[in-house]
Amino acid sequence: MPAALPVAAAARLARLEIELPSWGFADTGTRFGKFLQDAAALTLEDKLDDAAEVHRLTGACPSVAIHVLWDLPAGGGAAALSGLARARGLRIGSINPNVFQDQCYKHGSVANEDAAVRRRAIDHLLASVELGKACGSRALSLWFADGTNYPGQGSVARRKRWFADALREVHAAMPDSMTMLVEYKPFEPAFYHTDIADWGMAYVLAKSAGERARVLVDTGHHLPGQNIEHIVSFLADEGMLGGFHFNDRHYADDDLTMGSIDPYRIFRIFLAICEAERALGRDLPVEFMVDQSHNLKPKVEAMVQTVVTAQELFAKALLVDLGALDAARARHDIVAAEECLRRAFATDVRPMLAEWRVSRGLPADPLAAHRASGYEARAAAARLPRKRASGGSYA
Ligand code: LRH
Ligand code: MN
Repeated sequence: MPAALPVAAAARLARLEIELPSWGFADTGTRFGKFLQDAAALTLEDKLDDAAEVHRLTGACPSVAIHVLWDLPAGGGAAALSGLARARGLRIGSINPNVFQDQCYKHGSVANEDAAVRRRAIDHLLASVELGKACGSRALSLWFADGTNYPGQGSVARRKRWFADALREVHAAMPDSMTMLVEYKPFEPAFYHTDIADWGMAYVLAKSAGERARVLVDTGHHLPGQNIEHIVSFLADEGMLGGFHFNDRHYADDDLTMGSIDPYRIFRIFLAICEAERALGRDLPVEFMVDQSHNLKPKVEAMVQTVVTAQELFAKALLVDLGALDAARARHDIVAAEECLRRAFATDVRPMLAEWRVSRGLPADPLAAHRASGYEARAAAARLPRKRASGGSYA
């Protein structure tokens, strides 16, 4: 294997932008408790500072995803938002509305039997579009907790039509520069049915919403045994793949750090992207985003680790000899085909990436550089007094 990253691979890797979730820097928890960290972000400014630290170290994270009611609890602040990001060398990325936490959404948001609640939810989605316009955001990222817990509780068909109506109305309000990302999830918090439960339902609703609606693949939103890279290849070939929420899982929805459980699966997903980009002849117009909650790991460290892992696994996928792979496939040489993947996956790309980072004026080892920077201790010293005073919020 090459000593240095091949030129084309290095160039593609340099174009890999990984969007960070603001909520990944704040205190979060499990269903049974929230575990506070001294250095965890309290305010939007803290979250942007942390994201800027990750971008300083990796050069790969110029944008931050916003969760509207978690980052702008008082609703205002849209005008200042992009300025706060720009002041830190960042931009506001995808806008994620919150239609799952208000009491009125107990029985759903856009699929609630109560028309007034459906209207309220749609109005929040429309306000999120306006926020996105104000920030120059190119993605409206939609996830809905809507579903039921018991057989008979809801009419799937009626709810499906309410979803279609709502997404059509919201799509019509989006500027041409904005893409709607429809995220699916098989369960949680609903445990009998979830209205947008899998890639097919998200696909149908995105298609009916409008031409700038795509499917968002959260890697944690798959039942055990599902072949995620199959879904990725299928959606990409349809031109319906809009983005990823990367994380890892043993079960489902674990939101663990990417590549911590099944790096070979993430490698296979990146390979599916490489093959789709070869077929397309250019980079896929896809948002690469992280969606994790770091209950136990120090949050900025976990994020740096995630970005470094993403770069390593993408670099390995870029090393797969697609020509040799095709030739092996054509002659049904299954072992040779698999060996194309195994050889690339087994390549230790860390020395190549260290050299590549240094050539771009970045630290060879971002995690070590972060630890040596004392950033976390400074953040804890600055935030702990504020945390004691405020008691902290969710995300
Ligand atoms: C839902 C989800 C969605 C976000 C939330 C933070 O589980 O994946 O993407 O809104 O996590
Ligand atoms: Mn997600």
